Amino acid sequence: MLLLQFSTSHYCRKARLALGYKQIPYQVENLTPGLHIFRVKPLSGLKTVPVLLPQLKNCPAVVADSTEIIRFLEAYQPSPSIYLEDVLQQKEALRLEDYFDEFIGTAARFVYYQFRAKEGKQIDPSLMSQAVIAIVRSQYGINAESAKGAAQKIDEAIAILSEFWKDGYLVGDRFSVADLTAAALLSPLGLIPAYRHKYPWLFERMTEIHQLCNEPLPKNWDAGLGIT
Ligand SMILES: N[C@@H](CCC(=O)N[C@@H](CS)C(=O)NCC(=O)O)C(=O)O
Repeated sequence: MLLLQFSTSHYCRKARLALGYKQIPYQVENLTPGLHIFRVKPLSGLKTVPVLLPQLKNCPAVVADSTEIIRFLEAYQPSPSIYLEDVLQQKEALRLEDYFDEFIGTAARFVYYQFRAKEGKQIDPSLMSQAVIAIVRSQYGINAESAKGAAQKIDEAIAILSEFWKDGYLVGDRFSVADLTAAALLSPLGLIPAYRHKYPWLFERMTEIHQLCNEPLPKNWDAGLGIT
């Protein structure tokens, strides 16, 4: 299998966590933001990554979108399952996956790129990195005001997680797509010291989930604790 991705994208991380949890061998093709369109649009009709090319007999040639990738992986290799057996619990897990995808992944992007352009500039002050950050900020309309609204959404999500994640799972009594999605889509916050210091349990849980899924933590993770 080949995963078309941006190495730093948290939606691509979501797909990698699922592949890693199931221990499915795969390769990655890292695309350049902007130029990626020429590679992915003809394949999926969309302009976003991740896109999975299963490259296997009797499988679709292209699976686009992290949610569809997980659905495909569950059908391709059901065990170990990231979906829950109980119908109502599974419905809730999918609802939470959608909530994190639609509201929290986007909010985390706003908070993260605002941080990287300001207090977090020293994480990588290179011209190349700052140029990418400037392009992303302009593409999504990220500024102090919009990042503030996004931070409120993040606080709401962390309040939900604080009820369940301190000693359990988001749905039912085992790991599911809801936990995986939350860990992936909130992972950019790990580089931001204010979050690391305020919610240590959140990042411990994310670390455990990354270990469970055989996926390294994001680059510069230690910078979030002021260790460089
Ligand atoms: N709903 C999509 C969202 C993916 C997404 O937003 N990907 C971003 C990278 S984090 C992207 O490809 N952005 C490029 C663009 O919009 O041109 C999924 O879950 O796969």
